[in-house]
This record gives sequence, structure tokens and C-alpha cells, in this order.
Amino acid sequence: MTHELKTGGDRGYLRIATEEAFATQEQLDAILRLVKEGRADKGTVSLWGFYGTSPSERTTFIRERLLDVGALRLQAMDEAGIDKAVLALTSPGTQSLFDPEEAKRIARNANDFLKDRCEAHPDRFYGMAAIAPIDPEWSAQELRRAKEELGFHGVQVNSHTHGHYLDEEQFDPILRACADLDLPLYIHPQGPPDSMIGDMVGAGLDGAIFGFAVETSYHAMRLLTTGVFDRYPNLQLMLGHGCEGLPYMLYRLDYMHKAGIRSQRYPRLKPLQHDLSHYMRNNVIATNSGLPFGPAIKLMIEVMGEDRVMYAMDYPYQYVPDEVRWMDDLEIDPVQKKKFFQTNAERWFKL
Ligand code: 1DF
Ligand code: MN
Repeated sequence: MTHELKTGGDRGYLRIATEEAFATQEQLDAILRLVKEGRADKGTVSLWGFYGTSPSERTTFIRERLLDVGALRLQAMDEAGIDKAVLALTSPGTQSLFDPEEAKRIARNANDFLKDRCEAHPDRFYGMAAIAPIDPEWSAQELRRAKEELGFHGVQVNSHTHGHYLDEEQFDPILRACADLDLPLYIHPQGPPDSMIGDMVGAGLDGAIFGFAVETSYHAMRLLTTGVFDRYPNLQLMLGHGCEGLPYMLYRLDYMHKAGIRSQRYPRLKPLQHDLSHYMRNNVIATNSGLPFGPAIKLMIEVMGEDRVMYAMDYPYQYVPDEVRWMDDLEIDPVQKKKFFQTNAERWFKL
């Protein structure tokens, strides 16, 4: 242990954690019912069949901590020196559900619950909205309510909705609402859809270890390559887990994207106003959730710019206070470190 972890800015910055999960009992009950009835997709069965029922120490800790947006969480934050947390309904949100009325009810109730918790601890908790992408028009209205009535700071979409992606025309009301309301769109992973998952469950690789990043980076690439950010130049897309690997690949993504357009290989890939690295530096914001890994964070700062990389812990899925110490000790310049831990989150979420 190198130093004590305290809240209050003793190191010259506050620590704001930006991808922190909670659940409602209503949400977990609905998902587990689908799992039990054999109606959930394979990724959900793998994820919530495990987290919802396993008696292991890890899953018991996570279930209890997801449902608490109060004393337990504040104590954990105090002990890890986390000043503020930006909270979102845990993956897959409402997106494994099939009944739009149920999905909307669960999202709305989760938003009301979160607003109450944020008002109870206004200097510690900040909200991102839950929506029900299965009903895009309703979701757009809920985003307006989230911004204007609930005081939320963004929206979390847990990647695909039954194998459908936000670049599809049906979801345009959601993208437009984010752009109009100036709400960042955080695309968080869930298990890959049945159309993609193949034997990932058999291989033990569908979850946070690997499948999450494969599927979520695919989602982001679908948005980046289809002109979404030409249509909505002020839209800000947030991606966790080291931007789901994309910055490391950026040269190749850019090169092959341009090569594909030049040769007209795919009807879907049309010339864009900018290359992919421009969008990565103007429309994408990364967090290091689950990845307290110096080389990756330094690479993201170099590739995306120091204003676009934010700290996240991924509580309660990865509650390791020592990781906070490693991030304090990260060898980057102090100005960049304050941006990473504090001011980028304040800026992009308007805290
Ligand atoms: C896990 C990780 C599960 C993350 C999550 O939601 C989640 C996990 C169900 O470890 O299985 O949000 N995560 O963001 O890394
Ligand atoms: Mn997460």
C-alpha cells in the first residue's frame, strides 16, 4: 500500500467514478423470470443465470451492492477515496425484455428511484437515465424528462437491443434526443446477441472478459462508419473498458475504412465528412472502467486527447481500492491526471 485513500481532494483532484452500476429488484425479477422461463437470449442466461442465482462470494457481494444506493455504497466510496459516482441501471438495463410496457415501466421506476437517491446525496451521486430502446419514441420522451425533470447527466444504453443497433433508422429518435438535449450517450456492454454469440459461452468468453468488448466495439463501429456524427456533430458517445479497445486499433480502422470506401466494396459504407480518427477526437469519450492499466490509459490520452479520457471504477463488479492507488500513481502529467479523475467528468456530464 503506497498511500491512504481519502475523499476531499487531498491529492489536488476529486475522484469521480463514471461507470457505476445499480439495479432495482423489479429489474432483476423481470430478467430472472425470463431466464427461468427459458425465454432470455443466451448472453442474458449466461450473465444473469449466474449473477442472479450463484451463491458464490463474488455474486452475493455484487447482488447486495447493486441494490444499495445508500450507506453501503457510500462507505465503499469513502474507503476507496471516491468522491462522486455517476450511476446507471446495470446491464442489460431493460434490453433483454420483450414486453415494451414492462421495459418502460422498469426504466421509468428505475429513473424515479435514482433521482430520489441523487437528491438524498447531491454531492456524491449523479444519474444517467435508463430507457427502453424497444420503444424509441417513448425513450426519446423519457430522455427529455430525464434532463428537464430528473436532472440527469446522460443516458446508458446497454449495447444491442435483441440484436439491433442504434445506427438503425428506427432508433433515430434516441440519437436525436441525445443530440438535442446535449446528453452524452454511454454505450455499455451486455452479452452478445444470439446472432453473434456462437460458442462464446462454451468457451467461457461471452462476458466482461472478452465478448462484451467484441460486441460493444462492433456497435460503436456501426455508428462511426455510417455518418451518425455527420448527422449529429455535437453528439458525444461514451465507451468504457478502455474505449472497448478501439484506440489501440485506430490506424487500421481508419486505413481499412478508407480503403473500403475508395473501392466501393460495401454499399453501406459511404464517404463521410471526416476520417474515423476525427470522430474519435471529437465525438467519443473513453473511460477506463475495468482497466486500471497504465499503458492503455496513456495510449488513449495520446490517441483521443487528454480531454476525452475519464476515470471509472465499475463498482460493484470491480471493487478493488488498490486500483485507485495505481491510478493515483499513474505516470502522466498532473494536469492530465486532474482531467482524468475530475474535470473531464465535470465537463462532459455537466456535473
Ligand atoms: C460484469 C461486468 C457484469 C460489467 C456487468 O453487468 C458489467 C461482469 C452485468 O463482470 O460480469 O456491467 N462491467 O461493466 O465490466
Ligand atoms: Mn460496467
